Amino acid sequence: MRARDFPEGFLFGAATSSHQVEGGNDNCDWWDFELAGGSKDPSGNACEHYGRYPDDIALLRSLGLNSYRFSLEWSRIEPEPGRLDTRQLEHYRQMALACREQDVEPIVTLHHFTLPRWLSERGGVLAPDSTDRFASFCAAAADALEGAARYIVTINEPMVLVLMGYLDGVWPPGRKSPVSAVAAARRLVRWHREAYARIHARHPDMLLGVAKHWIDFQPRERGSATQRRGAQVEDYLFNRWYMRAIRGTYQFIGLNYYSTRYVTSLTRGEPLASADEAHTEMGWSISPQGFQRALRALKEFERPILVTENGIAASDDEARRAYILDHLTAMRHAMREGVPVIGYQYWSLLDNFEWAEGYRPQFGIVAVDRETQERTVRESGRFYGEIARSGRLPHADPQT
Ligand code: IFM
Repeated sequence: MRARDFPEGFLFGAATSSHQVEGGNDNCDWWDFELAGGSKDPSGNACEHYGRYPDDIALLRSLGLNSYRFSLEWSRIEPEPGRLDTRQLEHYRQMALACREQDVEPIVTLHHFTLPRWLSERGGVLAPDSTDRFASFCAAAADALEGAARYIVTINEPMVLVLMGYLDGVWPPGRKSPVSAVAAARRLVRWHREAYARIHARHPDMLLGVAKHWIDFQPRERGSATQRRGAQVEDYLFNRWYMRAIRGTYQFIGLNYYSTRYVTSLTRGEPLASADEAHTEMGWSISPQGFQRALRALKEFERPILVTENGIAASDDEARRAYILDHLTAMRHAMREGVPVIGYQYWSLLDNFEWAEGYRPQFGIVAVDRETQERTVRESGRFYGEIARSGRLPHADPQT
């Protein structure tokens, strides 16, 4: 039989986040933002994953996946400052244990964009005591997860939160201020460093990292020195600065990769692909080569890489199948070049609440009927599951 393309034990899984799937998260900043019209749809009951998680994890396992990335909802666990709800901590511990019982490795994110309302009312990330508040929450969460989860992601996509919430103002808290954006970015470095220090001191066996959204910035015209310089500046500011600032405080690197972004000037890149480029229904360019470049770039940080997100919004499931195959092939190339990748989590397990875009984008390998909550596995999910089960890509060239 042909040799495996991915090693035994490679973490093939899928990802979700609390607010996007749980439903009824009415104690956080996003809930208010949605009701004020900030999102195309309110999150409402989402995928009712809060109650349905045992079935959803069993479904993930039945596809052949061996890992599940999900997140804790801080606003449920700490509904008022300093008051920890032990039943909620127990809920998430049970989620991690439900994974374990089915031989699924849980990968648990502690913060995935949402904040408890009480913290957002005091200034959110920029509240004077936010670092201490966050680190205390993380320490309590890690205590609850002891013996149940090993892989812990402290913060999901800190620089996306900075850009969307503090520079572009299209997510909570709706600020459009470069000064606030710089302050928020620096604060989120402190959040991670302090959370790392507290968790690592109490649970030295836990493996900690952040999920870093990495954009492959490229000059629109290769011959343009200005555009090349612009791409380097963006790469430094969005990608590398944060990772360098937290150096030494992670055991793995979480990579969220979606696309290449073309830069035409010295300032901001074009967020959307041009019409003649292959793109997703979010308007993001499709670029497996960019994924390979991102994986290579992360070698700078000298730790194993766990792809914590990669996926496509597509109503045409054939496009999702092709995206998965092309990106797994690019990842395999990078691994052959010596990039130490230990796992890949497809975004997302379920069609879910896509923040300001509401429910229109469909990222799931499992479709969710919004009326009945019925789950339907897509063909792309079965295809991905078969790769996960066998550790082999279909028709891979054995020479490469
Ligand atoms: O849905 C988001 C997720 O919450 C963070 N990473 C990107 C995904 C797709 O936009």
